[in-house]
Amino acid sequence: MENFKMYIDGEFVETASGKSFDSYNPFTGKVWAQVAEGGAEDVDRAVKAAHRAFTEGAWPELTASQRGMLVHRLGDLVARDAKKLAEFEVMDNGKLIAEMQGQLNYVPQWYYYYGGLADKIEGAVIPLDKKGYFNFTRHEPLGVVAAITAWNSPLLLLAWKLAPALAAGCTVVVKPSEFTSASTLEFVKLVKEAGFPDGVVNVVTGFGKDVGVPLTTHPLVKKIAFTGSDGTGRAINEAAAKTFKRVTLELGGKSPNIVFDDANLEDAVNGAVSGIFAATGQTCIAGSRLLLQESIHDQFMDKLLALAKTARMGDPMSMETQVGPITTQPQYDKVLSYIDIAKTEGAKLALGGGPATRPECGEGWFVEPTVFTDVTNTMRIAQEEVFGPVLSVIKFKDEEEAANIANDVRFGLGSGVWTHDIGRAIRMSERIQAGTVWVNTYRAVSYMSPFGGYKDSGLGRESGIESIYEYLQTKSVWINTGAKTGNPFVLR
Ligand code: TXE
Repeated sequence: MENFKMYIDGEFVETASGKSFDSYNPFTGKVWAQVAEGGAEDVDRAVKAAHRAFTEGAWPELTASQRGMLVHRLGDLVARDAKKLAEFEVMDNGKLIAEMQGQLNYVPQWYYYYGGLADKIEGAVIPLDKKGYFNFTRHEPLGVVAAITAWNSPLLLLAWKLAPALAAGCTVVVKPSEFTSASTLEFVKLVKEAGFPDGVVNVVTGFGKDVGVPLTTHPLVKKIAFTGSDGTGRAINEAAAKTFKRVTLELGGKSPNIVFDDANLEDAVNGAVSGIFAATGQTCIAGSRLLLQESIHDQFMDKLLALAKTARMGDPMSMETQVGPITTQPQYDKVLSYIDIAKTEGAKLALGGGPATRPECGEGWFVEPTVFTDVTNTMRIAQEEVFGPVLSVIKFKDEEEAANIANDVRFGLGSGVWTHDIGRAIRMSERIQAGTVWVNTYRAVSYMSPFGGYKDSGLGRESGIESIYEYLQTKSVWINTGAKTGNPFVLR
């Protein structure tokens, strides 16, 4: 049995209470590790360590280039240990080793990109309208950042927050999901090895109410970067407002994947399958609403079901497996409950529709790849995030109707458009209210491209240049170079 402690001020430490909790392997359904169960006292200790590191000692003395070198070195260490870190993730979250290895091999790019960006953040000299003043701007780090991650891709989601935060000069307290804390605690050893001063990165493990709440309400925390459910995101945003903390929130979605009759259907079928069954549908950008133009509906469904039926389920550590287990027991129950809801709402079950009982699935939390047709966009199965391998298929007549259905939902994270008409592709990309529109592809992300939500899918952007400004604040400096001091009672 593995045993994981928290990481505060450069040391692995016990919690104040001495308590720990079980972490489960979703493939076996059994406990594989014990994780430190933090509380408010531990959060306070970590935030104070991060605040000390922000204000005193080596970190604030580093030049931006030196900071960038450290962030870059961290990327090198992740690249070196990618395979090991991927295995920790799979043990904890049950996603496929094939996907996790690919992901972990790509994660270093965020550290390289923001490491490189650290010393390219320039202020401006403002060409003032007033004589006798010199005015310039500086971008200064916000302070202590709370980075709160979800269970589906712990180290990827962390890199999206940690790399720009560190490059900006902030210090960080990380709170991983209680379901998947192990990989973050393994990763943080690399922070030490890279040479970051103690206290710059801390990890407090535990539950949302015990660790998340004190962390997001702590007066010394200046910024919260969160990935998780919209309900928790809303609660965090409300709490943050009380002390004017900055927030970035990435809150999932109900993304439309829209196929027009002029699309390459083979490609679009692949895109639809990757949109909902890859990662067992447990991704914020899952293309969980498949919008099919009426004229191709039946033909498309035949191809889609034929491909989905071949999906190999089983041990996520096997490179052959294509659909793994659901990561957590509550999530497994939630996915099954949505399947029941869809059935009672009158959606037509075309594939799957329950727990997977194949022998290769053992005791794990597996759900059969499930497809509902005849879904209308007002059904709960079309409006609420399931976060599992459950696809809702909705018919549309024309472009106008497709755009209306796509937007008639409170989320706006991802979207796909499959067409060979370039004009239509551009029109749809303008009309769809979502942070990302993929045309003739799906589920592509890059450290260079801004990622985030419209509507209830969140606030702010991760990745790309603009993300570093989420961790900086602007100061305007005025220097009198010869202006006369005039009437003190008027604005200069
Ligand atoms: O999320 P939570 P859960 C969606 C998906 C899933 C649902 C629930 O639909 O079914 O969320 O998953 C911490 N203050 N997504 O329960 O509760 C918590 O400990 C501060 C979409 O895991 O939002 C964890 O570290 N923090 C998502 C993190 O917040 C709190 C990815 C996320 O937990 C807190 C995963 C509080 N009051 C699930 N309460 C995406 N956007 O991709 C909890 N936490």
